[in-house]
Amino acid sequence: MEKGQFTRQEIFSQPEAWAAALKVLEANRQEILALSPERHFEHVLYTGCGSTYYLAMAAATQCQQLTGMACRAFPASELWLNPSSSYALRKTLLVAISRSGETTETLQACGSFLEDKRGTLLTLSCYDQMPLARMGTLNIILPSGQEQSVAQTRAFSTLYLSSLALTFLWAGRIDLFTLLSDLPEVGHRVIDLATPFASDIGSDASIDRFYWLGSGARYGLAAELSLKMKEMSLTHSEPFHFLEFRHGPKSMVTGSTCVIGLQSTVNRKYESAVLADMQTLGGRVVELGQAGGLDRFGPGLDESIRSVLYLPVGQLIAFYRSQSKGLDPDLPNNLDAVVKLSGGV
Ligand code: F1P
Repeated sequence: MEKGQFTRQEIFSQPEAWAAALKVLEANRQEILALSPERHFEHVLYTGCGSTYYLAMAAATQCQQLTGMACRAFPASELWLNPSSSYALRKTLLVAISRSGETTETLQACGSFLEDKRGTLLTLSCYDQMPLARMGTLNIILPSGQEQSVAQTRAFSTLYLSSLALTFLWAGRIDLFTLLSDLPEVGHRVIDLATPFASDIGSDASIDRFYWLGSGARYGLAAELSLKMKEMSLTHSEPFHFLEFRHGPKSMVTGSTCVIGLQSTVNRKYESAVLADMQTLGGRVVELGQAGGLDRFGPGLDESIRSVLYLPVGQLIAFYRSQSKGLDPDLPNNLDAVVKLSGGV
């Protein structure tokens, strides 16, 4: 078995997974619209664990930005164990996200949400036989996101794209919902463009730590790519909101630091200034949009859709670093594909 063969296949097959997911979302369009939060709820909560918690952060930010609804993200363990500091006494739409559909914390959070009659549950997951896929008023299953490897890659981007589709429909942005169908083809081209760069930086043994900077919905994506770097290559890695990095964490920048920016279009000048400061401190700096080839597709793609393309590029950097260190990204150190707590503890 070649080390990382599953992870490699899953990263490179994301565009096909996205195309298949879009068919599922189109088939559920009416059911999704029937849960439009503006008509029925006072706020929207998103939840998941690990990667899918970071996805929840990105999805909540994007939903609030486009619908104007109050949206928040919590780790499922918070909704389960600290409900009073998580929930407000308002009618809630809870969007629960899970690749496996059987993570204990997520099941517990959804179970208590329903028992306490806090509102309506919508689930996004990849396996139709798993418990979560039967708990929601609406359960959207995305089999094309299923994976063999432990660290999420294809599952994450497929579930994230699906969360964007929900937001676009709820916001009445049928134009953006339709534009999603461009993503698979652009995704293939970005992956082809980015692979040499990702292999180069992933194999650079002079780098000993990575910082991933992202603001708005891109902060959740930065947190996910930082987790990929940890899970796949056992490298110190942390995410920050762009301008936050100056408020202390930049003290960690050395010649062996790589600062990777998931830049926006709207705030690019502020974000580039942070990267320029870190370059002055001697750190290696990467503008992921430019280096990953995304900028070639910028004008035609809406910012929210374009941000999905950061995922395969960042995943490839972590993958190639894992390979250069002789590790197996299919089987990350200490990790299981699903965290199931025996006896619920
Ligand atoms: C959640 C999760 C993953 C993590 C690891 C363990 O799984 O924490 O995010 O990368 O695989 O499980 P799920 O609820 O999304 O299946």
